[in-house]
Amino acid sequence: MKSKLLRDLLKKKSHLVLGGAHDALSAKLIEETGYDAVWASSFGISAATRMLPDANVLTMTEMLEAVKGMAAAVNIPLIADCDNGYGNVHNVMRMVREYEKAGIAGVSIEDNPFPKKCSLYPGERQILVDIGEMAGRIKAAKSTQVSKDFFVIARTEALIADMGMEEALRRALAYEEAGADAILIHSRKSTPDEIITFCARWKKVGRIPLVAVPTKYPEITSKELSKLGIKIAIFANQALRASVKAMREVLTDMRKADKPGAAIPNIVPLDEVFRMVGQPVMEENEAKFVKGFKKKPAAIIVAAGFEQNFWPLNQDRPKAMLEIKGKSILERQVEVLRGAGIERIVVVGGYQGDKIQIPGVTVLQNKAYKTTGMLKSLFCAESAMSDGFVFCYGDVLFEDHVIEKLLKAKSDFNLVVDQMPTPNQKNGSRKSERDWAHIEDHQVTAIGHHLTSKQANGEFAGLASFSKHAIPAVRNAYAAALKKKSGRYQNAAAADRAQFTDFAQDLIGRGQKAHAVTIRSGWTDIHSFADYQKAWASIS
Ligand code: SPV
Ligand code: MG
Repeated sequence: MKSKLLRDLLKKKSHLVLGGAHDALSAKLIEETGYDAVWASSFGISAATRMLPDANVLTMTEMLEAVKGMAAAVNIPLIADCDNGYGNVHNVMRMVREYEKAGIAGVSIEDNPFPKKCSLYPGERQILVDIGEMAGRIKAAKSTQVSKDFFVIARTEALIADMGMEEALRRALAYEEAGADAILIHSRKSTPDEIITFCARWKKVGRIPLVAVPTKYPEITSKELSKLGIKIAIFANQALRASVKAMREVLTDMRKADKPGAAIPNIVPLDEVFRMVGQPVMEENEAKFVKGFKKKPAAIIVAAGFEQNFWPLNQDRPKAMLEIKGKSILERQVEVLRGAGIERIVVVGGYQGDKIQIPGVTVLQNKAYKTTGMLKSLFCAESAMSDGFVFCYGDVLFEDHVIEKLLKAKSDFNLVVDQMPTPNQKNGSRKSERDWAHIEDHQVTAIGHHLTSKQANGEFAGLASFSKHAIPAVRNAYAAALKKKSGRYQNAAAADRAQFTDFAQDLIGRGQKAHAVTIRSGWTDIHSFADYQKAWASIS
C-alpha cells in the first residue's frame, strides 16, 4: 500500500522532498531522479492536460484520471493536490473514496472556496471558507478513508489571503483538531520569513507535521526547511516549466532548420523512451507468457563486395542480384529463409547497393565496401543481431534442408560445413578461395583459406547461426578486433579487412565453441563465372 509506504518514509526520514508532476512521464522522472514521492499538481495537470488555468475548471474526475496514470507509472507514493475538495463535504467524501481506491497515498485539501483560483496568480486575493466549513471537509475526509494510513493534508491559504499569522495558526490548529495528518502552510512572499515565523510558532502549539511549497522563495533548501520544522517540501511546478522551455527550444530549432536532425543535440535517444515505458520488460513478458513463443532469429546476408571476375555481368548490379532463371540469387535465398520461418531479413549491400530491392527485406549499406571486408559489412547490421541471427554469404544458394538443419542446431554458435568433398578431392585450381574447415568431435576447430588439405576435413558453406546468448561474446570480440587498429587479424591484413572466417576463427580462439552442422551437398557457391553457369544448369 502506497499510503503505508508514505507513513514509513515519514517515520524513517528527517524530511521528504516531493517533485510536482503533471503527467505519468513527469511522475516517472521524479521517481528516477530520487524524490521521495510525487505531488500531482493541480496547476500542472490543468496546464499540461487541458491547457486551462488552475481554477477548478477541470472536474474531479478529469483530475483523478490524470492522477491515476501518474500513480500507476511509479513505485513511490503519490500525494494528490485536490484543491478545495471540489465542493462541499459530499464532494470531499466521494473524492476520498475514489482517490483511495485508485491507490493514491494521500490528498491535500485547501481552505479555498469552490471554485478557487491558483494561489500564485497575480492580483488575486481569495476569500477563504470559514474555519468550520474547512474543518468539516477534513472530518468528512478522515471519516471516509478505509485504510488508517491514507494521508490527509489540510492546506491553509491564510497567509496568501493576507489574513495574518494569527489566523493562519488558528486555522492550522482547528484543522489538526479535525483530524488532519499534516498542515500545508502556503506563502507567496519572495522570502521564507512568513514560513520561518509560522514554523517557530507551530513548534509551541501544534503536533502534526508541516508541509511547504517554496515556489516563490525558491532559494531555501529542503534541509533548511526541515530545520525550521517542515517535514515535507514540495517542488511543485518546476518540471512543467522546464518542459515548456525544452519543447519550445527544440520545436523552434527544427522549424528553423526544417529537419528533425536539428533537435538531436537536445533530445534523448529513442532508446531512452523505450526503456522508460518498459519496452524491454514487454519483450521479456512475451517470451514468458505467450504460448509457443520463440523469437525467430534474423538473417543477415552480406552482399557488399565487387567481384572483378563477374565483369561485365555485374556492371549494373551486385553479384547477388544476378538472375538465375528469372530470380536473383538473393531472391532465391530470401525464399528459402522465409520458407524456414525467418521473417526479418537484412541484406548488407555495398557495390551497387541501391540495386538491392526485395519487398520486405531491409537493406543496409556498407559505404566503405571498397576498403573493408565482410566482417565490417556484417557489423553494419549489428542492430539486427540482438535476438540471435543466421549469417549467410550473399553468393550462396542452399536448399531448404540445409537451413532447417542449421535452425535445429542447439548450440550458441553453429557453422554449416560440407564434409564432402574434402580439399584433396576437390578441384585444386580454386583452392585459395575456399573456406576450409577442420572438424573434431562435432566442433569446428579451425576455419579459413589458409588450411592445408591435411588440416581440413570439410568446407564452410557460408552459413552460420548465433543464438541470443552468443551475441555479447560476438560484440566483445568485434570491439576487441577494432581496438587493435593495425596489424594482422587472423588471416587478414587488418581487422577492417577481415572475412567472416577470420572472425569465426577469432571466436573459436576466444573459447567460443563452434558446433559443426554437417551436410553433404545441398548448397552451391557462386564464386566464378563457371559456378554461375553450373547454377543455371542445375536449377530446374
Ligand atoms: C499546485 O502545484 O497546484 C499547487 C502549488 O497547488 S501552487 O501552485 O504553488 O499553489
Ligand atoms: Mg494546486
